[in-house]
Amino acid sequence: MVSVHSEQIIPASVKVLVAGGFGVGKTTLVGSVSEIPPLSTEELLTEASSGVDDLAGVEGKTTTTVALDFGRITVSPRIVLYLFGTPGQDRFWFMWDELAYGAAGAIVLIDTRRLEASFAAIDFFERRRIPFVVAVNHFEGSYDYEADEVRKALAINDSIPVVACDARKKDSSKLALIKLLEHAMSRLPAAEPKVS
Ligand SMILES: Nc1nc2c(ncn2[C@@H]2O[C@H](COP(=O)(O)OP(=O)(O)OP(=O)(O)O)[C@@H](O)[C@H]2O)c(=O)[nH]1
Ligand SMILES: [Mg+2]
Repeated sequence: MVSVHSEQIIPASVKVLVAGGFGVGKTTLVGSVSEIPPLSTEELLTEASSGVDDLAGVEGKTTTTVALDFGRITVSPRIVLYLFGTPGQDRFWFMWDELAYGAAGAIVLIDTRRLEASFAAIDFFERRRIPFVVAVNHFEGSYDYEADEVRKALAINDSIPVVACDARKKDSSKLALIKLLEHAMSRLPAAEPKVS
């Protein structure tokens, strides 16, 4: 809700999640778009991770998010987005419901070399009817698939936007967020006509 008080506009706060499987670039995206120093909860990958988390494709990864990432971006004087990045490892699933509470929507990042890493995230938002867009994060050596090919591989509806993204780049990440806002707004019920 937007409050206007003696010419001062208090922007609406919109909560957005940045989700997806292990190592798909969630922390990177929150860090690249956030206008405040992002809060992150990175810890070194430990022995507990070996044999559990699939490092294929992200062999250089040494840390992982254990709780959440947090950032903020002002989209307009009327809208401020609060970004919450989810932890990627399966054993932190218990955090997801808490993080998703009150969210307007989610960006689900995918790495096309490891699509299956993001299946559970897609399932999570579909089940809870939380609007989401799929952002294909470009990693070196990954093939550029058409949006329809990605939808088919993920078994998602044609109405779900699929956008290309480089999570390291602010403008690219911002475009994915704008796409999500457009998508979430398109799903809002039309306003009832006023009866006088
Ligand atoms: N080439 C490339 N590398 C990326 C991109 N985004 C992230 N990376 C790298 O991929 C690795 C994983 O990125 P993170 O942002 O930590 O991924 P995450 O999804 O937060 O990982 P978890 O929290 O452990 O699930 C890091 O080494 C990043 O530098 C991208 O768009 N392109
Ligand atoms: Mg992370």
